[in-house]
Amino acid sequence: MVKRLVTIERHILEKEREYPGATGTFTGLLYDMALSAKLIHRETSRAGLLDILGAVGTVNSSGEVQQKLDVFADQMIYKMNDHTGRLCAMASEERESIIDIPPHFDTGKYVLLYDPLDGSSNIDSNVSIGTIFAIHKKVTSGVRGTMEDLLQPGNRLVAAGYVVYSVSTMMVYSTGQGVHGFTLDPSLGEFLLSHENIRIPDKPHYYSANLGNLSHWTPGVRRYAEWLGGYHGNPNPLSLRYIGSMVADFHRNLLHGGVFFYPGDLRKPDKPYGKLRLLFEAQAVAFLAEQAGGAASDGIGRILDIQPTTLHQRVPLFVGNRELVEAAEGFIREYDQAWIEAYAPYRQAVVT
Ligand code: AHM
Ligand code: MG
Repeated sequence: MVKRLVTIERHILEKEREYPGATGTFTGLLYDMALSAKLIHRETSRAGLLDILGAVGTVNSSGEVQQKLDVFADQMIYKMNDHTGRLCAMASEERESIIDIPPHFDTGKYVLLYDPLDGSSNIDSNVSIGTIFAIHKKVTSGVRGTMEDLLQPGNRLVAAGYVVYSVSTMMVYSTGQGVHGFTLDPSLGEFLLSHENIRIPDKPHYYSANLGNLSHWTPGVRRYAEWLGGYHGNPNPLSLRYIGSMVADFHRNLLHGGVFFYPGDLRKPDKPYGKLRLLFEAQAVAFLAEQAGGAASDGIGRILDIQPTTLHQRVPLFVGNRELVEAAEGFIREYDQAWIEAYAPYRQAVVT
């Protein structure tokens, strides 16, 4: 019997039809992300051949200069979205400031924030990497988008997702109606529905963090890591898995249960907030985790309730099974008062 094949386009369309009055703009926007992902997949899967075909910076057989993959991915997503009339502004982890829509193109009612190639330190060694994206609705009244449209708390996201380039390439997204995963069939060039309505399993299996930073962590986070590993009376120790590409670590833990964390520390007293970016990394995975029945926190409260103040703002992140995220908050409350005070000025929470 022939199985019912659901392409990502069909899935997005079917979901959009559930909203009366939907215009298709959103469908187009997500489909453009899927198309960007296919093009980035094509390029990343050839990356290992660059040494043979020509290194970065050299001219390839078509006369084009080979680019770094992250620059390629950034430009691909930008080019795919600048002219569609669906967006009023964009922002990328690779670029300092707001990306305006060129004046000769129409604008639309959404903003797109993206990290074109997350985990880029893994590219050279042929290890999984990913793309992360988040979509907000425009909140200002002008034709062009402004910083205010980009600096919105995650609780106002209308969609978010990621692509993981790995054994297979997968795109996972949510528009607030559950989390759905699609696997790229390279022979068809289509993302096919493979994981419908993903729920993070109740029983977690993994914890993921860079334990090489242990000596810099605060006492509470150190104790939390030990607890996850079976100390301090934890009867259910977890296995450690850390890839160093957040998308891949998060994806595995979403499917198998667990927690990923990149905490703040007191290594540099004026930088207590860790490494990851609120708008390009943390908001999207927080949204997906919650949609899948999990949680995400900066160690104090919900990631999605943090009001961003700058585009490249960094934030501590604990994301995965709710009880594991809440356990982190508990350890921090109990042992990390000094860090809480140092971090407080960088944290603005909102209620809606
Ligand atoms: P990037 O956006 O520069 O690639 O940095 C983000 C990445 C995450 O994917 C990953 O979780 C983290 O950095 C790994 O950092 P570290 O090497 O410090 O463990
Ligand atoms: Mg990144």
